[in-house]
Amino acid sequence: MHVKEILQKITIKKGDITKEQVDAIVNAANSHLRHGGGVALAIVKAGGVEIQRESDEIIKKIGMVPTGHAVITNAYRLPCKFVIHTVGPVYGEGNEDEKLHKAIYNSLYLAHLYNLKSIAFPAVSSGIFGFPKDRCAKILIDTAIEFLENIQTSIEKVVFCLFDDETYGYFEEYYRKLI
Ligand code: AR6
Repeated sequence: MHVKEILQKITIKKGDITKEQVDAIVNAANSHLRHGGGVALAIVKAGGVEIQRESDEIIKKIGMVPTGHAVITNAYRLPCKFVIHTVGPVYGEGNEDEKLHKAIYNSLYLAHLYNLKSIAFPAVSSGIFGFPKDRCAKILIDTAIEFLENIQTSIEKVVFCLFDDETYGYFEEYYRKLI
């Protein structure tokens, strides 16, 4: 498929991801799945404490979630069906670009395994974890394109839902360069 056709499956918007009516929203989580701040806290506040409980059960079963990996829980009171919790890198820990790519790719792959059609991402790692916002935009969009280009998938729609003007600006700018 041509990149321009793939870009039609990608949407850049400003907003609160907890309101997104997609099959799955992605949470920018930490390895302990302790959803104590940022978008993670917003997701638990809006969706219910059951999201934290289910996350705790996962940690009990499999231990910490390594950076670049993703797990899935139900979404309870959120309008979406599932929450995919992915662990992006903390800026400064090394190999951050590669790890962020992996975190996004594995989220898409999990959505694909669940046969989902739509998924929304926040700007993973670019808040509390300190990853530069412009590089985050490029890596997230490039990874979505790479995935949609190479995997025959149920995923028809990838939304990047950005909370603030600055982050939205970087995503919009990079997306426009590609079309
Ligand atoms: N909708 C969309 N984006 C949001 C929302 C929202 N409701 N709220 C914040 N953002 P962050 P990280 C944006 O810090 O850098 C947590 O404590 C925010 O403006 O949530 O990966 C976790 O438990 C920023 O652009 O995630 C981890 O410990 C983006 O989401 C740690 O923070 C990501 O910011 C993860 O840090």
